[in-house]
Amino acid sequence: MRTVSNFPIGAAMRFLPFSDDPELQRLQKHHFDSYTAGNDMKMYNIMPKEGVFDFSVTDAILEYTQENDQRLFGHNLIWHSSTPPWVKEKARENPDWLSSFMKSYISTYVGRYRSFVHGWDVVNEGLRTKGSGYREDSIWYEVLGSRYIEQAFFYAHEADPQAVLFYNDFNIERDLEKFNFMIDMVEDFIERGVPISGIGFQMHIRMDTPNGVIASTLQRAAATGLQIHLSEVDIIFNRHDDTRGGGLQIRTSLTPEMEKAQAQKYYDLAMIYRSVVPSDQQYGITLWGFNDRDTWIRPFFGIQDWPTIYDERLQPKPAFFGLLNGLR
Ligand code: 9MR
Repeated sequence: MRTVSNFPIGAAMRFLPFSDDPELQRLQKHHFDSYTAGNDMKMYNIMPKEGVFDFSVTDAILEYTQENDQRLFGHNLIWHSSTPPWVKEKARENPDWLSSFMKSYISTYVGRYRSFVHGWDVVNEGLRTKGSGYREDSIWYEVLGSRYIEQAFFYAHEADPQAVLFYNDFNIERDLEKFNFMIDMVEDFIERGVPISGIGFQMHIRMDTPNGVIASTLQRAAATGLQIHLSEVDIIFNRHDDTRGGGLQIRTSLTPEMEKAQAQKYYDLAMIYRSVVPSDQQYGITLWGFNDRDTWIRPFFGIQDWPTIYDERLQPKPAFFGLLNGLR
């Protein structure tokens, strides 16, 4: 895919088992030119205990991407869900501490990988799951209010002025209330000089997410002039309520008709991205894992599903060819 696309094609990988699996590595090198760490670069792995940075896995990932001439994308700096328990406890005891911790965490981390990590999801999922408004069930919002979002961008920019800095979220391609709130926030940032450079659409979409809605939200987002990243793509058949264990199993097996429809949907998504996002704003398309064996959808929602482009035996599905043709 990397050879047919005009913009980087990425996949999120977990370094274990990835680094121990030659077949996964072969496919990853062959198809992708951008690497996102599925979990390894999150705060709970970078600073599992107070005061101790663990950069060992990120260093190994960086070495791998450099050897293979790939872009390393940083996922993520600030996310309620990857904030380790010790940070939450300490922030509740001593609210003043959290802001200075955020600054030193971001400065040290982004500074260490300055000019090596190409771009960052600076704040991930800072908005409510549904509808408009900031996410309230986040220690960052609870203690610092909504200003933590722009502060994170300032700190990241200061640590690496060249890095491409994203606000990243889910369902913004289909929940219009959420989308509009996000756009207002981003446009306010641009107006006030907050150093944001891109919007990440996670794109954990479903087969019935309307193409027209995806196209119009991407187009409106591109009108900000920012980079647009499809940052965590997968396309699921079943339903869920966005919560762990909240899957609803409607399809119990994968039929040839379903495979064909999914191939079409992958094709459509690539075509929409290429046609509505101007080429100089196409930061790339990143898949959230590329095979049905390792997909997060199954364990997280507790359902069987087939959301990716490779099957359980690491063979390309029709979805692979749909995406490939869409990129062509
Ligand atoms: O796929 C990831 C899963 O393995 C982790 O347990 C989880 C918590 O760190 O995060 C998952 O990835 C999420 C990503 O970081 C942000 N957007 C939603 C992704 C799927 O939940």
